[in-house]
Amino acid sequence: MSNIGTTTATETLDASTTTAAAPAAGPTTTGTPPTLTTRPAALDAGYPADSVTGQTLDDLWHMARAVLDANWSHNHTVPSRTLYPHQWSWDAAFISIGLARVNPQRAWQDLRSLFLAQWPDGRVPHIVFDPNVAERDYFPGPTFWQVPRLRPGHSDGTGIVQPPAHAIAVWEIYRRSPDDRSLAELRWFYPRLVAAQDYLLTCRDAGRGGLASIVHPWESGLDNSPAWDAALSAVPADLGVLAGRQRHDNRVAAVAHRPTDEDYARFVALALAYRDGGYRDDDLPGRHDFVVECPTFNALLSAAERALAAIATVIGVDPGPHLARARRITQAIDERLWNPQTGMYHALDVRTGRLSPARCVSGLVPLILPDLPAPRAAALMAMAESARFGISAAMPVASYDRTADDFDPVRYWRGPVWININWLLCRGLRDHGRPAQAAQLRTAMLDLVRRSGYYEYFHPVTGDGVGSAAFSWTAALVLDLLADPEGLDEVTSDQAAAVTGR
Ligand code: 2M8
Repeated sequence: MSNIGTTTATETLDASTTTAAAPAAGPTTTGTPPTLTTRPAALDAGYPADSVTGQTLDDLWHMARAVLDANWSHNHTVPSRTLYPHQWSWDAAFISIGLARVNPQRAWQDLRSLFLAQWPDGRVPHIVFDPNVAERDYFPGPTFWQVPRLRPGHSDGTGIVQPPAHAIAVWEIYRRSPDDRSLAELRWFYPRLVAAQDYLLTCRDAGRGGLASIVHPWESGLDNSPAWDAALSAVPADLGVLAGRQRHDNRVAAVAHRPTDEDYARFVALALAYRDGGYRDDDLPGRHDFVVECPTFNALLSAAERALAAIATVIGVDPGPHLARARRITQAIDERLWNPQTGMYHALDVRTGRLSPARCVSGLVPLILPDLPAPRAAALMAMAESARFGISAAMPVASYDRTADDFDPVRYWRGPVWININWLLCRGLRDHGRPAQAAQLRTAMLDLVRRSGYYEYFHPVTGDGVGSAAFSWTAALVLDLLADPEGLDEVTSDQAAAVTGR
């Protein structure tokens, strides 16, 4: 059971870890970080010279940096100035992976700011609120979540989580610049990352099958995906919960692109129920209306253990337990979430024991796991290439089955193309022996952004930008792709051995 405690995060986290030395004082995160103004050499290799907009790859590189600079706010990067004016958890992971290519100091600072809001029980809030942003500029804001100040200096955040992509980010930043400062950062982050994983693997193992459950669609990051429709049907769509509350998203984005009021009412009701239950996690299936095992969330949970194994090796801690955990999670994903009828993974409703019938991109993301059984990886790659998801030279993978009756090319997570998901799939293709397809997917992503700009997501047929413009993770991950011309940025063999356990 998780509780809102009053111990300091530092006390709790350091006590819960293995033999990793907790640094007495971490590296300073103040001052102006240095920036790299030139992009890496050989960036154009393997990329077609023609361009729809006439932008060069240099332009693309500089514009991506400009987006990230414009979205930098004191000690973190906001996803979007208009739609998302605070710091988001898995956004921070993707953003810092891109920042690692141009400004490692800022990358560390960004992630640190997120972890300053970590709870004593290990959970990392899905949003960390900027006290300088007015309550009306994002709903639901801090007043809604009512999370108490958990320790002196604790930042305001929500009480729910997002996919655990942070260990991957920490490892990626370190391996781009493995200097003394980064080593100190590894030591600072390691116990905190372990605590975050422990929270998910213990308090959130509601299905008792070795996977973490999400208690809200917002925890998935794929918030409005049809993957949640079946489980959400058990949650009353009482529009009354929106009375006296003003949605901010519909004021700054097109209504047709955002969740319906019915779905928003369900989202708000679920958040209120979790909050009013004291953010407790005991007996979730009995007490809470939405308890779901998500393939993407759990794939990242397993991948995080692999990244922790690599980090542990560098700081002198035994990586074995992390690798064993990673294998167990991958196995549990396969045993619990695989649907032999569809040939892909699906979300599991823990309360009913049923897999969601929807074919969503979330079910392809376990491809990022190097220990996924080869036949499963082959099936996922075939599905990604099929008419349902439409990976091609021209277009990255859509977020939902293109042939489904309710496929919606503009409503978020119900059809459009997202760069973060495709960036993950690109790594999966690479790690499962498909370098040509990985390179093709990389080109498709770069073409899309070059044509349409740094949008939050993209129309899966026309490629037009949708959602908020100047979106941070799109810019950050394009920087990472641009700096990695072959789409094959292999880790060294030593690092690979630590990460894969092979
Ligand atoms: C979207 O989610 C937020 C709620 O957390 C929203 O719609 O208001 C999602 O796309 C999520 O994955 C993302 O982290 C967040 C900020 O970019 O926006």
